[in-house]
Amino acid sequence: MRYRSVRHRSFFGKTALVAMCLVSGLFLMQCDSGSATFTKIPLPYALDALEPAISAKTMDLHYNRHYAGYVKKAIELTRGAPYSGKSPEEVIRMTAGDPDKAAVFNNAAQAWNHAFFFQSLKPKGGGEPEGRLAEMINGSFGGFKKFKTQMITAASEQFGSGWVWLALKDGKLMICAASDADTPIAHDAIPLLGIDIWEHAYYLDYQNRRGDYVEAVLNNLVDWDFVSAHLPAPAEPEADVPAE
Ligand code: MN3
Repeated sequence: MRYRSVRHRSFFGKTALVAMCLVSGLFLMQCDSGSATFTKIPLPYALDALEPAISAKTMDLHYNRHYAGYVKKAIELTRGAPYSGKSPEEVIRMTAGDPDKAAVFNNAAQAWNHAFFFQSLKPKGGGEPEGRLAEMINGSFGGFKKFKTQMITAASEQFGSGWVWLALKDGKLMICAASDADTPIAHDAIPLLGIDIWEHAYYLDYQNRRGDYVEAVLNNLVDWDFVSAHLPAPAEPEADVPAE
């Protein structure tokens, strides 16, 4: 279990570092040599649990190679000031749009995006959302079927690698295709669902049929409870009740 050893090592490293800093009396200076807080999340299901929509072979390469690589690189690139101790979201916002910080942004955003993506899927997922999310999707896209079609179209038309996102910006739902590592976090939007449309996410299983892959994810794998849980609480209506 790779992730267990990685997590253990990183926890031990942090504890040892804090102890060393306390002893040396150079707490601030020494601890600045830590990294931002990237960790490889455990996969919440077995590698073969998403078959047949996503094969075990694809999941193994995607989770254990691509995702692990982004996390490792993000940790390496965020050692010391100004990133030490920052959350992945903070690192993404600190580096977005800065060409000199592209390597940090790309690896930080990919680490975050993949953790979010893997957690948003589950075996026997799919179906349709319920409650407030369903109402918002109906209001914004004219129904769930139209929403799905727009997600598939946006993914299919995206030129090159990237993500197709459902996000909330200024209280409104939006679908956007994004290039490479781009993420709603970099645009003051709240990510609700992100589907990886890099070729490594689907090519072994679907070859060039990216739309079929996105449709299979939506139909069979999306955990709509996870998506709903990322909706912020609705704004309180203005108190307009006369006192008795
Ligand atoms: Mn990927």
